[in-house]
Amino acid sequence: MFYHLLYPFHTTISVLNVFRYITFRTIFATLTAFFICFFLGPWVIRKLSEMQIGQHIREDGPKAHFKKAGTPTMGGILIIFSISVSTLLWTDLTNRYVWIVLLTTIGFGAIGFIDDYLMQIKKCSKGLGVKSKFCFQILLALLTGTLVYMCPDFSTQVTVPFFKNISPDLYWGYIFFAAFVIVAASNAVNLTDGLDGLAIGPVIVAAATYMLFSYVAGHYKIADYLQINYVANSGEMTIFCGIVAGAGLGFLWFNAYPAQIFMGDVGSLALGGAIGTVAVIIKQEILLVIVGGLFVIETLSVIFQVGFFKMTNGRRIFRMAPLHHHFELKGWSEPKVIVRFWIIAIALALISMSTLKLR
Ligand code: 57M
Repeated sequence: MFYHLLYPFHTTISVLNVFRYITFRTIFATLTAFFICFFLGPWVIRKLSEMQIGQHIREDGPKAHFKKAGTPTMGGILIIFSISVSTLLWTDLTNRYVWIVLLTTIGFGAIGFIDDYLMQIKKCSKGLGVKSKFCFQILLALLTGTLVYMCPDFSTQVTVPFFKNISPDLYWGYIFFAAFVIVAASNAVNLTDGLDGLAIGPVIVAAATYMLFSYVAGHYKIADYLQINYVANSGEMTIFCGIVAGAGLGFLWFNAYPAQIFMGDVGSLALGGAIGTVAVIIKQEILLVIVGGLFVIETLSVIFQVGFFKMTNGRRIFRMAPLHHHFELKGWSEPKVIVRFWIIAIALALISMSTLKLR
């Protein structure tokens, strides 16, 4: 909005020229998103507490979690509000990718919201149900994949990290591939969201990493120099990624151990969907396995645990899945698990950045 309202006056007031620059708008968009979460956080926590939207804690989980009963959840509403307002204020609203990523984020948030609403307010223990939730996610992601596919000049080739000469073309199959990436990312963040700040930390790291990649992908000269797929008009994703990181930082202020609020499915599904969609738009889809490597590790721990559990009639690989519960049950304190998982997320993000040169 600022871009449309203020930039046109740059011929008379030259300082307004800064609104043209993605770097300038990214910095202020990030700060806007941060301050919205930071200042509205206490009010949202109070309102959610008044409405008694407090987390129910499962009895079969680690005992250390029992004390968290009643912590306000559905804080993702605040994150989505912050992302939406900041995106509307700072990005170029004539850019299709901006609308695709924003609407996908809100859409995944809506699926999570319904699930949370049914569980927290209607006290329906199964919420939306695993199958229906999954169906809605797939439908929405297919829609996102189709919209991206229909963007003029959007390539259906897939970028393979470390191999610049391998980029298979999936043609219309790209829609299904994109949907898979988005649904997987959304669920992986959801599974990781089981300790204070455990999901939002790596979300911030992934958003910051994709902020860099978006800038490169949207800048013809830099993309050419680094031999990265140039995606016309994708530079605005830099601002969106900054916004996700900023909103995440603002939320982390309150979600840091000991958490005053949880994000709920409304937050985790939306944030995963947002990161997955950015990965698709800037054509760094497979790289998400490294950028969001922590989410992948957590998801694999669940797949192996559940698979082994079923095959062996109740035997386990880990003390409990997802992996963070395993370390909790081994006796690591919660902050230790959280900070160590953040360290892994940062290390993986650095490895992903090395693909800009190693190819
Ligand atoms: C949701 N939700 C947290 C909070 C958060 C297939 C199976 C492995 C699925 C998995 C699962 O359901 N995962 C997705 C995880 C829950 O947090 C709420 O959910 C939102 C995210 N969707 O925002 O609203 C609890 O996590 C803790 N928490 C924090 N701080 C935070 O900032 O401490 C969350 C956010 C909260 C709070 O305690 O109540 C969750 O864990 O439920 N299932 C599991 O994770 C379960 N694992 C399991 O059953 N493993 C089995 C295998 C064979 C399937 C095993 O290993 O034996 C565990 N989850 C829990 N207890 N709570 C098991 C026991």
